[in-house]
Amino acid sequence: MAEFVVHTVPGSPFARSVLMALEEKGASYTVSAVMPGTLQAPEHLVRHPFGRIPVLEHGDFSLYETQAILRYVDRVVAPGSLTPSDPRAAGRMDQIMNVNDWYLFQGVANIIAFQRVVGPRLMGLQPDLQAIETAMPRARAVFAELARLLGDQTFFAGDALTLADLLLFPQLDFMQAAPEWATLAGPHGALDAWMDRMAARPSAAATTWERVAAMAK
Ligand SMILES: N[C@@H](CCC(=O)N[C@@H](CS)C(=O)NCC(=O)O)C(=O)O
Repeated sequence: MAEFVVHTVPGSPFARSVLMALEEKGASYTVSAVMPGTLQAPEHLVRHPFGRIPVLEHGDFSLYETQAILRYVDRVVAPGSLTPSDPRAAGRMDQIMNVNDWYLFQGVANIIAFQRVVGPRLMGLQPDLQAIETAMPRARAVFAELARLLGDQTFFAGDALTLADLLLFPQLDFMQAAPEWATLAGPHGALDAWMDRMAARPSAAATTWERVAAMAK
């Protein structure tokens, strides 16, 4: 029996971060499909009272909020910590995870990636170009700051892969599929190189939208 169950709508970037962490840790898991449009249904609200995904189940323990899930998985599955032992590197990791949630997702990816990737693919929507244009100044600022934080390092918190890389990659992978990527990442070659390094990891290949849809039960 799989050790972990991840409840998600296939395609969710937050869930992909969790799945990538489980893959990086070599943990066994299954994906429990949540149907789009059912996040406010009573059976899902029992798992997540705010009606979002992902939710992790580990035996009789249930957890929502991606950062909490990532840290939990990192603590309970040994070996191969995805959290730096150096306090400054750990602080940087935590900071970048909050940049992901507060500045990249809110107001950038949830607009641009939604309008360009998720809406058209899941709901057949046409992109709202005005909404994208309005999000661009914030997007430019977030990309510049991410590039500054990455600098010339291999990963966001230094030489080793951490939870920060795993949280960021799925959001940026959707952003890379948008035509705005060229404008946003163009001035920041190191970000593109980091994307290539992340995309080449088996954990990324194992958790594409198609792969998650295929494994969802
Ligand atoms: N703070 C939450 C955010 C999760 C989140 O926003 N997930 C999206 C899918 S990637 C979602 O559930 N969206 C549904 C909605 O907005 O109604 C976390 O870190 O898990």
